[in-house]
Amino acid sequence: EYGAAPEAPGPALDWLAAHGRKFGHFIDGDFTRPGKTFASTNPANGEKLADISEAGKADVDKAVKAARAAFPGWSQLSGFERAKYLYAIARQIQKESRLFAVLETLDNGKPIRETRDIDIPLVARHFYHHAGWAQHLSKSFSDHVPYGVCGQIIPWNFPLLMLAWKIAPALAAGNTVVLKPAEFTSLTALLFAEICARIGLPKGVVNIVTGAGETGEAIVTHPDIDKIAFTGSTEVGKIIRRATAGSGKGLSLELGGKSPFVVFEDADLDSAVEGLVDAIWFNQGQVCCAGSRLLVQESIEAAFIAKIKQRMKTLRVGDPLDKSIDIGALVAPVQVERVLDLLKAGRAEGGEFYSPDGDMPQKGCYVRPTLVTGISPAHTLASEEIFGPVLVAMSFRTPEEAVALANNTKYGLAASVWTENINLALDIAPQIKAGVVWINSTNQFDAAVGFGGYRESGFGREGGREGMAAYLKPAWEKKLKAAPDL
Ligand code: TXE
Repeated sequence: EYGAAPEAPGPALDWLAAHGRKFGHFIDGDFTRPGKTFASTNPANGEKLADISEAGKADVDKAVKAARAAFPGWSQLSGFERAKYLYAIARQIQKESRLFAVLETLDNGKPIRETRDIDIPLVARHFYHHAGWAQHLSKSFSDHVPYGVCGQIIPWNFPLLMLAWKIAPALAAGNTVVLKPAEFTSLTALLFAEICARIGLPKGVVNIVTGAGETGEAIVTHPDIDKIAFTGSTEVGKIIRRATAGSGKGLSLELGGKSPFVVFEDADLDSAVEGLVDAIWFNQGQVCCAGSRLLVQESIEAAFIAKIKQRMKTLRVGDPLDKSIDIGALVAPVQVERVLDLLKAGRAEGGEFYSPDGDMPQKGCYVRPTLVTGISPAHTLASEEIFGPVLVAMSFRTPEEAVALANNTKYGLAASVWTENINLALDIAPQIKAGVVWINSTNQFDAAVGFGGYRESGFGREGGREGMAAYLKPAWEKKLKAAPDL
């Protein structure tokens, strides 16, 4: 869409203006009066978008009480009735997809092509899919019951999509929720709250509280929450696991990654280059399953690296509302700092750094696409999650070496294997310790397939049957509780 007019921010700005650019929490079906607030800014230009309220313990408690009160009614509805609400949400998201896409791009900095064509359509699909599950629950999980009140904490890289991954299965299973979006990206969650009210979702079934880590902590430690679901950094995931240990709360964690992208000498190199662009430069590399570690067979290393550099020169960095842009802004100045600090530390350890010198905006949270070669697995950039548009490349000689390198990480979220030899692909894939291994493709997300990691990438799956199971517990627990003390 080179040359097309940029997407107009108007609809999103009008929506913000209609709320006086100031938001409270969404509790028990209504927005609260804004309390203590913090600013949400557009990372593409630094302009303030709105004031967002910071929920303290009392706000979280109010939200949990509303969710608790709504639980009996919601969980006792038939699956068919719950499905009707989920379908209604999905339809509203489709109806408002342009508004959602522009708002998400303004708040997060990701290209409009991604929010418009990927994020928001996937959100709608997620609700449609889980509406189906709600109806089949009594057959597929007849001996299971919902947890109760779920506390859900999500990151900023796919704000509305992560909300959908959390809320859709929780509601389908009959739970009620208190969800906290990340502090950088609360806006689409608040628009979503408005949609819940508009479709007449029973009050208290979905509660959205905004704020930063302290608000998250108040959710995690609240005694009347039955299950916590978290997506975010491994560091905070560990804190949450410790904080919930022994509490009896259910827990699922989807954390960081350093996913390998393995290219064998017989791969279709042009397709592999396109796959790589998607793997590492989609969403500025701020993707938990980003193919951030290229492992390429030595015999084709030079040719393949040359192809990548050539392709990097064509990547456009700039205004995310511009439909021809490939790489938008990172989410916030602090994330730019994190990425640049890691690059600095990496430079001190050696290696060759390549970035094309195309046009760059003068201000805003932009980082050039970067390729790092000439490093070993012990290098900081080869082992740490960068969460920015930075690809590191290493080579291997044999398939055994490829597997060893791929698994040489504390993470285990995703992997991608490229070869025209199907025997080799099918031999390699199961040897890689990752929640998902894509063959000759990358970033395939489907509501019907479980997504999640091993090791420091967390545990539990989202999507598919496993994702539904994560919001249900065996019915005997309920019966035990109901049984008289002996
Ligand atoms: O994540 P945090 P940050 C990685 C990525 C990135 C780094 C830091 O490497 O550079 O993490 O990002 C909430 N109790 N990922 O600091 O803090 C927080 O408010 C409860 C990978 O933004 O983990 C937000 O809602 N909650 C990741 C959410 O946790 C707490 C996506 C995630 O923020 C909390 C994001 C606490 N003590 C970052 N502290 C992925 N795997 O996709 C913070 N939060």
